Amino acid sequence: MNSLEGLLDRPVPAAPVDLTLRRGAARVLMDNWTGASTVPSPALYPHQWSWDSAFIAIGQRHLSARRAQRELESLLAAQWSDGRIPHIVFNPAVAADAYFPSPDFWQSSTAGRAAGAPPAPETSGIVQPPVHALAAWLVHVADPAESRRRGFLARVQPRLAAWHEYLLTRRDLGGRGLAALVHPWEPGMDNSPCWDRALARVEPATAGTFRRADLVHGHPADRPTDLDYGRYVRLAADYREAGYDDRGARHGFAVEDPSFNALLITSELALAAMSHELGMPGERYTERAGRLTRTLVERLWDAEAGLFRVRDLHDDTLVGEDSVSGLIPLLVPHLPEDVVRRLRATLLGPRFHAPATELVPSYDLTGHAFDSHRYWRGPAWFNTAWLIHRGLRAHGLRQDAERIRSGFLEQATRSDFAEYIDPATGEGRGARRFSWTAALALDMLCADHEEFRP
Ligand code: 9WN
Repeated sequence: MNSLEGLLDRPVPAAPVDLTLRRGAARVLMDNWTGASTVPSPALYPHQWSWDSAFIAIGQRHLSARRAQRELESLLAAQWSDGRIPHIVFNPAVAADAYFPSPDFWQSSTAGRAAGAPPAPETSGIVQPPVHALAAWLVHVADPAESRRRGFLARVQPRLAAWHEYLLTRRDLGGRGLAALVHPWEPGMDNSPCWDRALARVEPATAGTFRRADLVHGHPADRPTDLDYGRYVRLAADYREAGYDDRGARHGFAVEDPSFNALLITSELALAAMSHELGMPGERYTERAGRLTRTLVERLWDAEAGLFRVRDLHDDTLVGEDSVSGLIPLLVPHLPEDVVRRLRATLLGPRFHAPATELVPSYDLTGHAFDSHRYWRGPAWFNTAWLIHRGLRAHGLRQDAERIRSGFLEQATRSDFAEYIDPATGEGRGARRFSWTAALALDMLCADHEEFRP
């Protein structure tokens, strides 16, 4: 499908403002499409990113279910044989210095060979949140006939099952059943204050031994600091030197993150739905989701704080920082009622309610480390708003969900699909015409959220 008009011939919402938004969002996705997948932003992030592709597929399904399937298939084609889905799949046609760390830093096809990296394409060696099975299921239900015709679910289900298996076995570093993360890029919320304490133990790589490419396109005040980058580089280099072997590596950073694990639970339920559709037994996934839900509450719920918190596996304690990650478990359907009630209260309270935009800040508005500019230390992001909106609906909190939905659509339009915004003013930050902002705006406009009952 080549023309914008072609992509738009599915039913559209009636209001003209919605039509303009839909056209704008479709244009972003078309411009950022490379032929096999969609880049998050052509200048700042010129390759394929893992959780971005999942969010992009969720929006793309309203334009072309086929293209949404291809988005996920191209990502899964780079899966390692140990089951991991790498957080970046590099496009060999893009100049080596366009993004740092580049393929020659990660060296996946050589350093990662024993762990199961494919000979090609080159990828990173770390992971990102498991939104993929949820995305694949939503793509399927958008056009079941096309999905069946192409055997989409039958092809992706085994790969998604292997991905979850990897997370639940090799990444169970705490030994209690939750997936652990070994780099601050893995939860997708790179410089959240939640990682500060664990990162302080990491010796940064020597300044001058690497060159950041992000500052060529992004404003330094909106991005992580050089000290952060020194530590990111050290952790990734150490993991690479250990052959990306989770059991062999001595992890200088290891945490259990509520958002990552909540997404895993939701995706387990999506795997159950897929298995059912394929005529295979799915109880295994439903049971595992139940077990994971109980462990999530036992390990990460902080009743006093009224939200979930990150657990630092170095000293097995909860980190005393409140971030949007702690609210995303609202997505999980079978949470205790009291937990849902408290999460809602936290969402509506002074720490996370930004009435001017109605988007959810990435970090506590009243917290000591809050910074309205700097990436995951305060700005509001559209993917997290989408997840919380979905969670509110799952628990029947429709009015609250609607408030976030209208804030989302207004801010996405005003900011030209910004990567993130200042939660108090709506001022756009980071990249513009950012793919997941456009994709999820389409989903907010079009999706029938009744379609997926976990
Ligand atoms: C590192 C692509 C990615 C997102 C992450 C976001 C940012 C990368 C970076 O961009 O991270 O993976 O270079 O800063 O934090 O969530 O997937 O959009």
